[in-house]
Amino acid sequence: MIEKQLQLYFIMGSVNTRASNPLDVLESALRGGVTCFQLREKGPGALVGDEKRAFAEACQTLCHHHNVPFIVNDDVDLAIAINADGVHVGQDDEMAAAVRERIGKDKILGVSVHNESEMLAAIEVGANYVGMGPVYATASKADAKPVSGTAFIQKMSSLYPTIPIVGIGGITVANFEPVLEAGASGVSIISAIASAIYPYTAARRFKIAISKEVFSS
Ligand code: TZP
Ligand code: MG
Repeated sequence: MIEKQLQLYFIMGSVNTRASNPLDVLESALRGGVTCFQLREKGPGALVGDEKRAFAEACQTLCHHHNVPFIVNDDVDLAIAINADGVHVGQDDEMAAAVRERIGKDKILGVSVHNESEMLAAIEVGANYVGMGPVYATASKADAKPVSGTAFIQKMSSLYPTIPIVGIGGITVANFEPVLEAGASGVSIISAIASAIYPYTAARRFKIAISKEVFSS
């Protein structure tokens, strides 16, 4: 169930879009068929405080309208305040164990991992999925780790097949296949959808290509 929701995992903040209204981008991506959404409100110009909350609630409403889980990056207080479907944390954020404690067992917990010990720790705290990357070069994360390729996904998915993996970083419709072939349940995408000239078409292309790939595997 969660595996299917992770297939086309769109991530966006208000500063990642080309369109003047980022909610239009999210709406287009949802119509195009994204299966999960994470609000990642970061970087220069990002919304804070009440504006961030209002934007998050507007994103949440759109997601629910399309039956797509709404996940908040890092901001556990916000996620709890608006009853988001889940939280995604990295290794430098609030400890995953504490986050699980605060959000309860029924919410989705995603954790970014870069090595086997982080992977084991994420499994231990009951993460519902792990994120791995950057698979390819990305301009969307200022402090991104070195490019990891698909080898780590391959290794972790064969050693720990029960926890779903999503690949992230530089993923496009032209290069996503090796990520799924390595054993990921899905791909996480910021710029290839958020900064596309036509976000609906971009999401739709991913959706169709992923359906073919999943169908043939
Ligand atoms: N974590 C690792 S790479 C990345 C994050 C949040 C950014 C991914 O963005 P893009 O534009 O899909 O490369
Ligand atoms: Mg983080």
